[in-house]
Amino acid sequence: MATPQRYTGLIARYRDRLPVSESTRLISLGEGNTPLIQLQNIPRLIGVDVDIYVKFEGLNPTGSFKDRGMTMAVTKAVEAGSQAIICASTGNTSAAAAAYAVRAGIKAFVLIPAGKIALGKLAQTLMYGAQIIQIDGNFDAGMALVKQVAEHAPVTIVNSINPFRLEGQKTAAFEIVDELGVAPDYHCLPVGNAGNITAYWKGYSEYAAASDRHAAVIDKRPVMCGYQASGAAPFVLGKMVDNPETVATAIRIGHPQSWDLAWKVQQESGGWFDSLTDAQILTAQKLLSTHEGIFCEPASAASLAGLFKDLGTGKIPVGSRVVCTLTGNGIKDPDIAIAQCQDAKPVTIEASLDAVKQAILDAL
Ligand code: AN7
Repeated sequence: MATPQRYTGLIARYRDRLPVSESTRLISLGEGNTPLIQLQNIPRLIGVDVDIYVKFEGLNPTGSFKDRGMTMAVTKAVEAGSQAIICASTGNTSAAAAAYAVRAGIKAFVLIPAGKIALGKLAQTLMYGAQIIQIDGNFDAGMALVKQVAEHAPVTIVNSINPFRLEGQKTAAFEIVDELGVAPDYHCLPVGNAGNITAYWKGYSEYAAASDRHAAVIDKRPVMCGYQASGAAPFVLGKMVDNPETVATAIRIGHPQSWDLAWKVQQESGGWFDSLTDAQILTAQKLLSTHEGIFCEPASAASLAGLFKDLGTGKIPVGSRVVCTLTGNGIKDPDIAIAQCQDAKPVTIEASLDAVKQAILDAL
């Protein structure tokens, strides 16, 4: 007899706050429960009294926060009898969709912009065996096509316009409040389609209103700070961008799908959107890896770069408690990482004790 399935993922943990029933078959890879890491060296380096935590979503099963939404979206697609899912993607959604489809035993179709997704994400999606459809166009063009084709073919869309995606992703806010005992003062996030910032706000709001939680934490919600790359910053410009460009390919998005929802988050939380140059994003990425031992992908570092920009300016006061979400793992984008480290060339020596010893003494 087969052993009964044991579930350890976020649906099992927050089941009573998610739209599943006793009989729902969970499609899970043990996602969620990611570390909330308090920075130690960077606050000292910048010489500002600030309590910074990073929520390292790169440690999810496929290496990004997309797994939170995908476990819910695929669980519900399977529950509804769907045999295939589809998404447009800058890379991470395609990897997550592909993995959860395999787990469920259904088919995944992913539309990706040819030549514009990070190498690790492509490798993952290939390995999971998804049907990859590369298009000669950007994410926004792919998204428009996915919406159209879903009306003509039996496929369930698993982009964040699928409301179950946001249900799964809201659990990251639950985890943060459960761990800190209270919501942070500010929460910084990279913004592409703005599904994630919307989901966090939903999570904080639901938790703040939950009658079964301690009265002291009720009503406390963070100010939500959304950061974009300056070449792909529709929320900062206040209008859609037709040819978005940034080194952070994950957020190379000009027509965000959660436009109205995200503006509501900004208003309700008293937050803002701002943009960072590619150089600012890469500097923050490298600072995290070289000073804290945390390797996130470029798009993720926009959250920390945004905090650096707004800290102590009156927007984010000194002494605040801030959470930055690191949405994806740095290993996903080896090309950008290696390009950033040209000055740190490995030394090549002969394979002898003397040579290795000399190399160490030279470097000390
Ligand atoms: C690492 O995979 O849109 O604002 O197709 O991969 O919720 O869109 C990825 C988005 C931030 C932006 N950081 O989140 C996709 C995709 C990383 C990402 C975002 C993405 P949203």
